[in-house]
Parts: sequence; structure tokens; C-alpha cells
Amino acid sequence: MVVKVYVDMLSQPCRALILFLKNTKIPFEVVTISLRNGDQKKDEYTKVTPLNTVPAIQDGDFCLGETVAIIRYLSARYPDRVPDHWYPKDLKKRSRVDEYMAFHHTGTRGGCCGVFINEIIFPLFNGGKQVPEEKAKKDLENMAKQLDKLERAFLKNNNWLAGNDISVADLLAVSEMMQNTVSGRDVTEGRPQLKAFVDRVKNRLGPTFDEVFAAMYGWRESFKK
Ligand SMILES: N[C@@H](CCC(=O)N[C@@H](CS)C(=O)NCC(=O)O)C(=O)O
Repeated sequence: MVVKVYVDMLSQPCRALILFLKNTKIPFEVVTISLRNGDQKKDEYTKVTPLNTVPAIQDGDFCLGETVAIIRYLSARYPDRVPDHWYPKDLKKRSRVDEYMAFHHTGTRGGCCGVFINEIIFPLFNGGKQVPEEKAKKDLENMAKQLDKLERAFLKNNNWLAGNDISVADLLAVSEMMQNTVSGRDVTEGRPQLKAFVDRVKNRLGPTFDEVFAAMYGWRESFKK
């Protein structure tokens, strides 16, 4: 049976999930939910997830939202189709990935997304208006604080965020950090180790990286004009 995956490729967690799926043998089919068109609020999608967010999946009559829950579900559902390093079966190794995923939402995503919303989403929905300077400053400070934590607690002197090989933690983090490039912001500026990490993830994923980021690259180009 093919798992239906509801995504908008401009969304950070959706890209992380698709990167994960493309690097496994899980059979899946993409269903596009356009956030810009408000598809996530339609009744039909509410039946898939009353959270009305992307991503979500449907596996037979079982529907699930929230990226982390989806990754955990799919890894358990298809244990032989997911290379172990993505979400290890070993309890201690897996717990390292879980530790990052628990940090991710208020940490990397909280920090980077706050700035992204200020720089792209707010002006987009408010006729080009900018957020108050004080708010922009506060959110930039928070992003710096979260990225400091990311480097100090997870990246340290390692190649990957959670263990000695690439995992879903790396996909979630990089997808989030890449989103800020839409406004021309490089969140790795002044952070050589973090920059090297992003490049490492990109190189490790090969062509699937650019495939998955193609829609976001297009969006970024539209801001350059
Ligand atoms: N914690 C959720 C976050 C999902 C989320 O916020 N998705 C955004 C796009 S990045 C969304 O669907 N926003 C639409 C809305 O809130 O109306 C996850 O990881 O799945």
C-alpha cells in the first residue's frame, strides 16, 4: 500500500519529510496542499488532520499529522525499508535523535521561523509592511540564541547533529535554516562550523537535495526581481 503524503514544498517540515522518504524504500505518493490557496483549511483536509497543518499522511484509513510523529510512525511501520541511520533502532542512538527533535520546534525552528515570518510572511500578508524594529531585533536575538544552543549542545565537534551518521535530525534542521535564504539571510553567517554542516548535509543527499528545494529556490528567485 502506498502512503499518501500531504505537503506544500515551500514548507520546511514538509521538505524534511520528503527528503527522508526519498532516502528510504517506503512507497509514497505526494498530494499537494497549497498553503497559499488555503487548502489546509478545507473540509476535505480537516478530515486528514484537524490540525490543519502540513505535512500529514494517510496510510489506509489511518491519518496522522505532525512531522516527528510521522517520522516515528513510518520508521516503525517500515522497519526494513528505512536505513537505520535515519532513525536508529538502538535505544540510546534513537534517543539522541529524539532529543534533537524535541529541541527542534522551539529551538532551531522557533528561532529561524520567527525571523522568516518577520522578513517574508508578515510583509506578504500586510501589503509590504515591516514588523516593528523592536520585534525584529528580539527575534533575531532569539534565533542567535537558539543557533548557539544548536552548535553547543548538538553539533559540537561532530559531523552530524545526533550520532555518527546523518539522521532525520539533520534533515529537520537544514530545511529550517535554508528557509531563511528566501529573504537573502544566511543564518550560518559567522558560524563556519554550522555552514560546513549545511554543506555536508547537502553533499550527502546528492541530487535529492536540490530536487526537494527546487520550489523554495524558485520562491527565493522571485524576491530577487
Ligand atoms: N509541528 C508541526 C508544524 C507544522 C506547521 O506549522 N506547518 C505549517 C507550514 S511550515 C503549516 O501547515 N501552516 C499552515 C497553517 O498554520 O495554516 C510539524 O512539524 O508538522
